[in-house]
Amino acid sequence: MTNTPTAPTDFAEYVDCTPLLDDRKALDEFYDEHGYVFLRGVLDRDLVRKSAEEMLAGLVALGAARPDATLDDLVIDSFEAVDEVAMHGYVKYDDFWNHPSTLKVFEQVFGEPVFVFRSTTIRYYPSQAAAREPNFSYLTPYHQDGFYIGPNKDFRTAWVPLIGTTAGTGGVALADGSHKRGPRDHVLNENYRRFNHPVRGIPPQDIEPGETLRYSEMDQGDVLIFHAFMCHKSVPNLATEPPLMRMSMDTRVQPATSHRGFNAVTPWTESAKDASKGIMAKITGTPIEAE
Ligand SMILES: O=C(O)CCC(=O)C(=O)O
Repeated sequence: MTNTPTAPTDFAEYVDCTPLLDDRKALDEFYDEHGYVFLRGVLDRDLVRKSAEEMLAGLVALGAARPDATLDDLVIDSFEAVDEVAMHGYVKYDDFWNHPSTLKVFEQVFGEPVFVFRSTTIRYYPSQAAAREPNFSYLTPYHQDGFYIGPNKDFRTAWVPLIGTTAGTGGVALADGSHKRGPRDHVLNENYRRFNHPVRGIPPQDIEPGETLRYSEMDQGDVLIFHAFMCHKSVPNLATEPPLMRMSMDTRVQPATSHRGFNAVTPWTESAKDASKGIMAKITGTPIEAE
């Protein structure tokens, strides 16, 4: 299966739903139809910046970035050379997600109290534009988070840039309305790997022409929230002049009253250890003991 990263120029923009935030009916109708909500400038920018600074501090402490690096000039050689588990100790994302101002936004979108997953993915991807051997294997092919995460599928993914993303630095692309067809087959894809295992993805030909691919540049304070069955994939970092980093983090959010599965209650650093539980069971194809 080929699923080569494509440049953001192939994409339409996300629709800005910020004007719908106070209109329950319109917001729900948009989400039901399109499978996502894109909000501009709704998160506390100082908090976002704090998480970005924490990520920078981690990269410096682990020797991946120059000691005098700033968010404006940060570069690292390689995502894979950085100890991802150690990095999770630097970024205080639980504090960010559970800050009253962040929860307020989630609750406005859900229309009810929410629970934020203890598992967060942090991403610090350098540009591959000038790399002698560009590596995209840590990016994600088309997939639905609901394939990997359960058992309940009423969670939504929340994706936040820690510094602004650009057409060059990439981010995440969504196939508009693709959640409506429900779960899709995911097949093994040797081009992408997680925890040293090839991951499963949706073959690109399964994305229908009417499922418009969307990507927009995002600023600190913006958030993208999407359905468990939204087909989506990484957009690679091919930034030049300057070769900016892509720094973002994503978690899952669900109604507070819903069942809390393994990934919901287990921090990322723990969930990566057990191949019979949660996302690792899906990645390794191990019979599942706890979802
Ligand atoms: O940020 C990315 O590159 C991909 C994000 C993603 O696939 C996800 O949040 O499930």
